[in-house]
Amino acid sequence: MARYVIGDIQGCYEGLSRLLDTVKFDPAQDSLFAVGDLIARGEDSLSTIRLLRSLGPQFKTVLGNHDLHFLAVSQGLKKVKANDKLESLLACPELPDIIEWYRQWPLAMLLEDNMLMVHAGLYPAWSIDKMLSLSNEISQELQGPRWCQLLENMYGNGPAYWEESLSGSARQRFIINCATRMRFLSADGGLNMKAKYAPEDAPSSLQPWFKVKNPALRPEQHIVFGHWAALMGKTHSSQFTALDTGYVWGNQLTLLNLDLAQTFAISPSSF
Ligand SMILES: [Mn+2]
Repeated sequence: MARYVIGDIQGCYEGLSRLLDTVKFDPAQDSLFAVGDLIARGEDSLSTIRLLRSLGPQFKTVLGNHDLHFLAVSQGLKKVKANDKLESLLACPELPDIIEWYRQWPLAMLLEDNMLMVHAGLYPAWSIDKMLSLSNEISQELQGPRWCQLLENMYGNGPAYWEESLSGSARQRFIINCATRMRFLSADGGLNMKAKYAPEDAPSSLQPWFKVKNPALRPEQHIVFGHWAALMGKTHSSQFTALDTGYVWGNQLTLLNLDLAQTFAISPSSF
């Protein structure tokens, strides 16, 4: 009864299958959690989703930016980009079921007490409980009748600063940007949605979100996230576990065994 957490799969079906085989994943007993970005850019998003859905209640995910973008594309709110390689997923007969399946997932969930999973990160002014409550706010919209408005209004880089008084689409966009796209904050705490460097290549005015002191996060609390392939799994802190190791870009796909605190990684096969 092992519990695993996998980094960004991004439609890399062959890598996903091979990694699950490597650890002898048993769908009858083991469970798999994903940090989001299940699809897009990789060679077979449709087979990826079919495999993950076949795991039933043994599989859970949080939503990544590519997952939300797929939902927007599926509703005709955005055009599909050829390099996302989503055509066969968008044309599959069970597309309506896949859309409903996707809408149930949150932006953030607890893997265990004191361990939060979120696609991009925890905004440094928020506690884990606050993130879960903001994630609920978004889920209520995503599962409710105004879900297409939520998706339509989520595009954009502002606002850069959080205030509890934010409301409507500005509030929703800030929450979604933090949970699914954030990497760096500027010195004054503003979100920088453009920089994608590795932290060591970034100007000193930018700090990775996990390096900014968060008074609401206690030392025994832990964050598991994906999204930032340039980190290559390195946060230099045992409190933050980065699982996106850029398989879709030719690097590695990483799986964490939660119970053993052990990671497994594979590279794309050479054939
Ligand atoms: Mn992402």
